[in-house]
Amino acid sequence: MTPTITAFKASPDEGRGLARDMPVRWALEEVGQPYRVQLVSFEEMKQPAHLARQPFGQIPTYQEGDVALFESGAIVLHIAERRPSLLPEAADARARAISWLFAALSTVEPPIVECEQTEYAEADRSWYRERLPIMQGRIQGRLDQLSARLGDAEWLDGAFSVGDLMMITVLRRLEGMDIPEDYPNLAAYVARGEARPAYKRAFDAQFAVFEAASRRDD
Ligand code: GTB
Repeated sequence: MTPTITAFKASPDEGRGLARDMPVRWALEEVGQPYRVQLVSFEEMKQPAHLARQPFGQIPTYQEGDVALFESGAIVLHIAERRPSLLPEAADARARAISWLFAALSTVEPPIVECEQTEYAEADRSWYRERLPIMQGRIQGRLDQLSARLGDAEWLDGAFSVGDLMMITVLRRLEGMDIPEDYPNLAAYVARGEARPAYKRAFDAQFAVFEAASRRDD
C-alpha cells in the first residue's frame, strides 16, 4: 500500500527543505518507497480532520493502511524498520543507530530550536541580546561534542543509517546561523548527506511544492 504523508501547502521555509516532512520524504526515498503527499494549509492543520491524525495540529503525518502515525522521528523509524537499508541488521548496531536518531531529536536539536524560536518570537525584547550568546553557547557545546565523536568518519556509526538521516536534518536547521563553518567535519558530513541521490529527490519534491505555490501567487 502506498503511504500518504502530510506536508505544508505553503511552507514558511520557502522550499529550503527545513520543515519536518523533509526527513520523512528522505527516508521514503532512501528505501525506495513511493508515497503520496497531502498538502495542508495552516487553517486545515487546526481542523478536527487533521487533529485526528496529529493531536498538536502539525505536519508531518503518515498513513499506510491502518497505520496512522505522527512525529517525524517515529515515522522515520517506522519506515526504516519495515524496509531494508536504513538500519543495520545486527541487533547491537541497529540499537546504536536508533540511539543516534534519538540523540539528534532529543539532545542536539533542542538548543537549535530554542535559538530559532527565540529569534522569531523575542528578537524585539530587551533580554534578547543578552540571551543570544547563551543560546549559541549551548548549540556550540553540542556541536563540539558531536564533532569530536564524528571525527574523520563518514557517518556516525558505520554505514549511513536513520541516525545520520535525522542528525543531518537537524544540523541543516543551523543554516543561516554562521555556526557550521567552525566545524568543517560537520559541514562535510551535512554535505555528504545532501549529496545522496535520495536526499536530492526528497529535496526536489518539496521544492516543487514551493515553486507551484509561487507560480499560483504570480
Ligand atoms: N515533534 C514534531 C515532529 O517531529 O513531527 C514537530 C512537528 C512540527 O514542528 N511541525 C511544524 C508544524 O506543523 C512544521 S516543521 N508547525 C505548525 C504549527 O505548529 O502550527 C517545523 C518547521 C517549520 C518551519 C521551518 N522553517 O520555516 O524553516 C522549519 C521547521
